Amino acid sequence: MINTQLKTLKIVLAMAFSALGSLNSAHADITQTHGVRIGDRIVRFAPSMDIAKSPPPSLAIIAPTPALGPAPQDFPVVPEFSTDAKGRVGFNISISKGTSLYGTGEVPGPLLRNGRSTTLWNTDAYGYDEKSPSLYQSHPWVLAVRPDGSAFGVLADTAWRTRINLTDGIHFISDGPAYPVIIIDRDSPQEVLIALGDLVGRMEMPPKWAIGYHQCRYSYYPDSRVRDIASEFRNRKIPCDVIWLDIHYMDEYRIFTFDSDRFPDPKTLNDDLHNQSFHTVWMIDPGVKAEPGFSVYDSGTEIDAWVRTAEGEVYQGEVWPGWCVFPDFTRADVRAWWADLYTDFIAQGIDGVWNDMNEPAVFNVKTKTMPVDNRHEADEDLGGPGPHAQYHNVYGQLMVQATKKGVMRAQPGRRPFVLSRDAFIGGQRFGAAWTGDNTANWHDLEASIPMVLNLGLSGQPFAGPDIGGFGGDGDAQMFARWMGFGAMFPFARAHTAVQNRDKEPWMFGAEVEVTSRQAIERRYELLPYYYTLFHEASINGLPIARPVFFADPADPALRSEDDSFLLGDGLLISAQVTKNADRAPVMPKGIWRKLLLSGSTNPDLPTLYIKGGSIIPTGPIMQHVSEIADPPLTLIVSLDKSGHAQGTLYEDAGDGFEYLEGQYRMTRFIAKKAGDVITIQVIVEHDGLSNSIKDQPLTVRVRMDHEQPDAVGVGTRGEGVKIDLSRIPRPN
Ligand code: NBV
Repeated sequence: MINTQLKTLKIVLAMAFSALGSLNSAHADITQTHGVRIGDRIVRFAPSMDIAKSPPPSLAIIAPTPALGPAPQDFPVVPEFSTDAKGRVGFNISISKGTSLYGTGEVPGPLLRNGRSTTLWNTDAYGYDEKSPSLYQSHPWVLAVRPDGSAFGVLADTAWRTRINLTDGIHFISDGPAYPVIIIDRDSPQEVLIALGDLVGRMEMPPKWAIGYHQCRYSYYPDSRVRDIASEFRNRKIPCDVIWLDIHYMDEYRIFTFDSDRFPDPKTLNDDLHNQSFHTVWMIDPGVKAEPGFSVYDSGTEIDAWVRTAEGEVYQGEVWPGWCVFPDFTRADVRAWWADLYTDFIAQGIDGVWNDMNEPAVFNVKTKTMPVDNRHEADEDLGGPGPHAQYHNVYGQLMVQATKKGVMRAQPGRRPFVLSRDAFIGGQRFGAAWTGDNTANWHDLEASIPMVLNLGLSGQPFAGPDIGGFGGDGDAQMFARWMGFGAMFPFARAHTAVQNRDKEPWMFGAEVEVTSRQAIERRYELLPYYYTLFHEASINGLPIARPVFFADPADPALRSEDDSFLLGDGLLISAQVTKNADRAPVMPKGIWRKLLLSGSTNPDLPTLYIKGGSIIPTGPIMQHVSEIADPPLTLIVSLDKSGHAQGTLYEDAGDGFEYLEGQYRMTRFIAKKAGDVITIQVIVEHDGLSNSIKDQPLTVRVRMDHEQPDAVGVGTRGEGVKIDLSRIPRPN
């Protein structure tokens, strides 16, 4: 006790002294804590005042964060720095009883992270399980929710290998030099995430097609097989927007090439798929076959683009094409060269890019990656030349940053879509994420919900797993269930490994085909809502799939619920994640009515609930996101106990950047019940689109209590809708 008080006194004294600027020692006393305010209730702490005031270049923070003054004396969270026997710098933050911990990025296991540890070291983690210490991405970030629902966030501003241990409070320990720690203190977890978005950046609005359903396999080839898959989707009337091309399209795995037998004419293939309203995403890995005469190798060699060993030789590691060299993405000139490579590639009619193996993964070495003493000639703004250990966790992200730039340059005026396996905190700025090589088993099916949620709680809203599991076959029941709720994730893509059975939605028999179709149809029915949530995430950084405790952060019963998740604030998706379907959802307090969409009586599909007080905009089932121009809108209304509800709808062209100049429409719907009459008012808050929707029909379905049928009314978007319940025949 006395010890703790002494420690606290020491920290407070150190903070007071440092506020006076009297502890500017270059040689940090690692047991001291110095803090400066960098925002409203945001403090940057460090073991020296120099670092707190002018930290080294950050690989996480996007904008300058100058010191605005001393840390407030009463700031509630203060890290306590220390060094271990190896000289590694760590810090501790003690937490009060009942504080729940989340985030830490891509972690395999439950939502609640108290008692768990993870090592931030991006790793090719094929077939990972809960014991895997590191997956593909690293987020030096913890979100802590106190018993009263207030929250704070902890961001360790370092990309070096870091261990986060949450077994006794919050403990970080990191290789590399001393680093600052940013603490955000807020009244709710939502507000912490909004502040995190300010610091590390947000996802940009993706093209609308990327919000549709995606079909993948390792790999679809030759081109005729891709065409067959596309036709099957359309013939079987299973909605789908995107087909993926994995590594077998390449000429012996040489990136930016096409196998001339399997894909003799990729442009015509893409044109034909576009004519059927499909988009395609093609894979690019970082390893470049070390082969003179291969144009990518030659042009990279010309600018000396490759990562070198500690001894100064060009480093070679073995990956798919055999011996490869690896671009040094820490150099702006290398990123510019890499971006240029996409011009001819995208000209083949390719819509999006999938960056895989970018940890970077290297075969046949125990570490699964390049040596940590390899040299990067990093630009000064990133931190200057340094060993791979310093840049390992950002290697893939810098690659994706360059990829995104290249894709944008190659298709001007179109929104880029990039998916990456590797990421660092802030990765949402450059691409979407999937949770790598999971396995077709019930554990990974179940874990896919909390994995997506913790990525969202770490800043990445656009995420999803390989639906159906990457490794292994699984069975029909598992596939149906996984597709059932997987189709509801922000990123919805089924994928499977090369040796596995086919896993398209129709490959497990007629019953699973029906379930899959219904699951995917639900996504398209909810498209107006999804699109609105994507827009919201692009503005404020809030996740699209949210943990149930967001509905009531002070309710301890919700803190570890991860069989269910919220979409936005208004919908709750309750999945059955065990084979026996034997779990009951933990529901937030208040009114939650069942939402009836496609397949409402199918037990393999999740149960959807709409919160009292919400209005969810929905549309017709479409086979792809742009099947119907200006699709008619149906509002699902769930009144709260005082007879009110509201919701919003965001609309724009679905692609392009004109929305950033105001070419979008934001509509608010307000429902009020007075006596027997429910009035739905339509308020257009911003109208920057040229199409007039005033006369467009607007259907409203009001969910009634006690299993009564919906009260339905029809009006127009210009006039709104009135429903007189006394005129609607009611069952006795
Ligand atoms: O490119 C092949 C696979 C890909 O399908 C998967 O999604 C990635 O996570 N890739 C890994 C390389 C090898 C996997 C064994």
